[in-house]
Amino acid sequence: TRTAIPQPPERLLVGNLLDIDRQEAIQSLRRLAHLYGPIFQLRLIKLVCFASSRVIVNQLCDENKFEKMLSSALVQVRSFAGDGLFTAYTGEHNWDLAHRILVPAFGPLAIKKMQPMMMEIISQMLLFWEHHAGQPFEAADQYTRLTFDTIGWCAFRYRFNSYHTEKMHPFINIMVDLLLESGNRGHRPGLIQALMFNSELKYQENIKELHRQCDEIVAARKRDPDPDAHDLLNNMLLDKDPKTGEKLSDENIRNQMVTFLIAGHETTSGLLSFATYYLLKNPRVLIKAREEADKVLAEAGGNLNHMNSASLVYIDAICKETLRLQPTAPAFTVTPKSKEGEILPGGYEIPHGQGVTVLLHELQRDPEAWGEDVNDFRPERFLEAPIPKNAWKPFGNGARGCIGRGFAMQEAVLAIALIVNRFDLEMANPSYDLGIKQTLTIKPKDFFIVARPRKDRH
Ligand code: MNH
Repeated sequence: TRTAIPQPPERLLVGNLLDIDRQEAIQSLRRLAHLYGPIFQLRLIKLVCFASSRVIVNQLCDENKFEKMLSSALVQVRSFAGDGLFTAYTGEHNWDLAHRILVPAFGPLAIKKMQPMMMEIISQMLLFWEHHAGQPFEAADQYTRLTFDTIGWCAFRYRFNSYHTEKMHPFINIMVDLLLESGNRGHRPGLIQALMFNSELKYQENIKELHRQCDEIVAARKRDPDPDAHDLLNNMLLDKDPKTGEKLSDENIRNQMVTFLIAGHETTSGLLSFATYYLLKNPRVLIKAREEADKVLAEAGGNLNHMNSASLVYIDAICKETLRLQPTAPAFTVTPKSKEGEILPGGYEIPHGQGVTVLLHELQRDPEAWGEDVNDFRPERFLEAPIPKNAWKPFGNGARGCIGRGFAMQEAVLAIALIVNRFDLEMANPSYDLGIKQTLTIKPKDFFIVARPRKDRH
């Protein structure tokens, strides 16, 4: 009782490459999922399967059966993030080592201690908004400055100072270029790639510059140690693996730094941008969020550092609902552990070595799991009945799931609370239609907002 996995017809030489619009890969894949059903396959550079129903993903999330595999895009990211946690191969020793050292550093206590540092950067953004009251600005640009400065400050006590300059720090441009180029490389046939000398040269130069900047931050800390900096750099430089007593190598520390900078800012700024969009589309939700923010801030006596982010349950649900509809890291890939391969529900055979990519947009809109109102933005669903198992996976799965989840959620929840507490927001263009810009992650395209200090306040 094996079932063949559906596949659009292949073309000579290019297989299914033309079925994907590279500028809009996620939208193309979603369209194919609607045409071909909960599992289908494409012959791209390699053969890849795509899964999108809760029933199938539920089995893919069984860590006894499946494990993380690097997609071709992530293999490219390895050329600058190396064996950092995100791009480490399954079974690579440095993953185990860094995972054991860094899990406590991202734990609830450590993150709580970072609140004043997060608030410092959020306050800079709010001040900028006050100074530019009434002027349109691009949401994703503002939030990228926020999340980039926050990860720099919390992870390495490094100031990118994005709210003090017109242009963003050169570091950010280098990273954006690298991510774009690595995305393109994932799709280029080897022969064409080999002929692109200029882009190769630029790529290698960018990598060198990124590494140089990271090494400089580490060298400065070593010259001038700061035992009181409760940041991730201290954890990486000083902490020993509780199991083997080993420490991270300098090269691995650099890879983790690049990883945190990438993983730490793109996804969270996308989350904040989409959340702002949904708040503006759903005034009812915005009013409830504001009531909650006002109450929790009052309980803290107006002191931002005493604000209890755990009490912001409705705003937390807003972030979860945003990530359900717009998972900013829109896919992850797994492969069978066993040499025999696996059979998925429905009788689909997945051989050993075959990658299966989970399409989060589709999973998180599967009516079997979510009911008929799947397309509505309704944060309350996260405060009602429990969510079916493995129906909501924006942070990936199991041991290879996101280590920065607590960090990202605290940052996003605090930022939204303060924004709705201080500002009235509107769309610069009231008839804006949500468009999506995609690199490794997704963001709203050309989404401009206008902020003004709240009118109902003196
Ligand atoms: Mn994050 C892994 C989504 C914020 C650092 N992250 C993952 C995965 C997803 C993900 C999905 C799993 C990828 C895979 O299986 O291939 N991450 C997010 C989202 C947000 C996010 C949606 C924000 C919203 N992530 C952050 C932040 C940091 C971070 C903030 C760091 C400061 N994430 C990581 C790291 C991993 C990861 C590191 C790799 C974990 C591992 O494999 O050990």
